[in-house]
Amino acid sequence: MSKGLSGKEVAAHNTAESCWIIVHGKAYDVTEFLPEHPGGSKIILKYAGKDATAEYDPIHPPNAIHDNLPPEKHLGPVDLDTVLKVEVTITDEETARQERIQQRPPLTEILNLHDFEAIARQVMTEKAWAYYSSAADDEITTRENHAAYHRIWFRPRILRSVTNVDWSTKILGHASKLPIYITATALGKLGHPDGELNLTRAAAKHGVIQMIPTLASCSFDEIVDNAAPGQTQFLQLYVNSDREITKKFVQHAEKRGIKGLFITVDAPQLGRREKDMRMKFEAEDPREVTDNKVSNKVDRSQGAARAISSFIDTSLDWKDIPWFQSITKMPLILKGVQCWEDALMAYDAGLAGVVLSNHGGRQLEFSRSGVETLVEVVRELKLRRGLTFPNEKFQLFVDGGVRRATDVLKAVALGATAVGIGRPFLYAFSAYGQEGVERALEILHDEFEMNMRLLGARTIKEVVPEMVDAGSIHQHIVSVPDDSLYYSNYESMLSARLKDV
Ligand code: 173
Repeated sequence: MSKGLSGKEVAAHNTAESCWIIVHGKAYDVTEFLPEHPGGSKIILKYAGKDATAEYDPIHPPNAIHDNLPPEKHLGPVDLDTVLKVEVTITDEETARQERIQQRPPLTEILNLHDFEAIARQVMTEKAWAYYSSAADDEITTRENHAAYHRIWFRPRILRSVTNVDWSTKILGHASKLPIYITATALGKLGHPDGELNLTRAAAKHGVIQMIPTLASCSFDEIVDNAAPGQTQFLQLYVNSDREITKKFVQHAEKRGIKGLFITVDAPQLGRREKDMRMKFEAEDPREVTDNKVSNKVDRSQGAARAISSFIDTSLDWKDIPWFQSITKMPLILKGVQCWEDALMAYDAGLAGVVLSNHGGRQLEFSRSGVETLVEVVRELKLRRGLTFPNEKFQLFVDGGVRRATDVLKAVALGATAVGIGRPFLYAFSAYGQEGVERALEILHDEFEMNMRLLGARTIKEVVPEMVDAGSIHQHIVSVPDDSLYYSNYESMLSARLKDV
């Protein structure tokens, strides 16, 4: 039986005039796609006639090539035994990075979530760090997300017999050992070869819920297949302009047992993440550059995220909500609500909840932090609809800037059902793989035990609004002590530089 195309046949197509590449054992004719590739043609041409899987994997969702090329460009399986290995040149920077990886401290020396970030920053590739850490414009919002928690202080209760404390809870009716969930973040393989599976496996061990991203590096089915029996998973959805694709994806997810659909509503266009944008995507094939301008067929100066986000539907509207309700029975939650008016509309539309979020500060610069928005949402929904929170029928979630159990407890006290944590888990697995994520969750457990006792709350139900003073939450200029652990990880933006001559 034929094993498909031979390596030799593919290798003959190694020029810009006829360019075939192999990804995951299949050959594709990408000749006509070269000028349109968001990452530039140069990087594809480097793999012309060869196996590009290793380069492709971290930066693309798994079926991107399959979905983007018309069927006639799919050339079928290749006999991989006959394909020559691509020689990878190791740069000095990469050698130095490998040395730093060897010098990582043992996990027992990692004491808090900031520590993961500090180590990850030193051991990740530049591209991965730029993509994960970057945020919109001057990155003020991303810092505000963390700083907002500094404006909320506790009013603990004493003498409450806190020998036994329990910080487990339910999220959309599903058990969670912590009032947090692992929120969706794209491109997990940029940080670690196992990508999102690090999160799936650690979540299973620690009884927390993972929200699977639409733009994961591992395929959706792979992530679900790697879940333990009975493990709860949610799905984050970027809505495709082709609604049939979205419908299929959503219905497939429901069949596979996903327990909640979080529709992202704050990203009709991706924010300018300049750290990511400055990571040049080895873009230009010299033939496409004229007078210092890259051919305008595709704007490839935009960094990893913008490059793969063009499918997202900018026309998404409140009018589409009934359509979502008609295609699935999963609870629907809007992710990225930023004011009480929209939270109220979501409630009136019959949705199961909202995530108050500014997308980790990666979208609209100067959109308020989720925890600040939480305060007004709780106030106005009580006033206008008589709701109290936490509320089983309409759940409020918050994400952005969370690094400590105290941050989570503040949001829970103010009415959130649970809090999403994204980047810290990315940093944990980028630095230490699955074990890093497990350690991060252990640290949170330790912090919870101590802080529940100190707060005088024996269960999550006992974490009530009276336990916090959020009177300053809307004051954006207040004097707070510096958070040096956080700021030592924060990397200043670079300004434009003259060209080297
Ligand atoms: O924040 C992001 O980077 C993000 O949500 C995204 C969106 C589209 C493509 C890649 C990432």
